[in-house]
Amino acid sequence: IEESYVSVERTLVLVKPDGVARGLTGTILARVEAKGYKLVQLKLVDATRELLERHYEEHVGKPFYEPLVEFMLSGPTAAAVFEGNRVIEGFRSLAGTTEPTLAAPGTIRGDFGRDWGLKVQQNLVHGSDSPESAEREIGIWFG
Ligand code: RTP
Ligand code: MG
Repeated sequence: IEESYVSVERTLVLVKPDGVARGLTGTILARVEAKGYKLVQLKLVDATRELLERHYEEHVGKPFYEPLVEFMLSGPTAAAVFEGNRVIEGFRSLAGTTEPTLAAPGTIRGDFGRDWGLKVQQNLVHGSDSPESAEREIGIWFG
């Protein structure tokens, strides 16, 4: 393989409060490890509003923003950093699309999530969406 095809990345993975509360933290992290990505940081966090305002700054002003922050304040979040070639895209593929109702079976959101009729998608996980986001978000959650 040519060197130009190698792109070792890091991504921030969050098991959101719904995933932690439902006892799915280990199951979810095990899927990411089983895929072959390397767990390099891990902790349980009671997120503050200040942390969440930084993490979700791109969504300020959207209709789901306040419900999203309230949801993320509702309990602990498991924060992890995974490393691997193309892990940013790879994790988002494992996670499935944003709405659990529409996420493909076989994905984390497709297998364990559904619409609960609430104001915000409680969709179990977060994954960074670009190398720039990953660097910014890892800084926010791990300092
Ligand atoms: P994430 O950032 O958590 O990995 O998810 P994502 O890229 O698939 O979704 P994004 O558009 O970045 O939205 C961030 C989170 O906001 C909640 N959301 N709810 N209309 C809704 O009910 C709605 N839209 C977004 C979800 O928790 C989503 O993951
Ligand atoms: Mg996103």
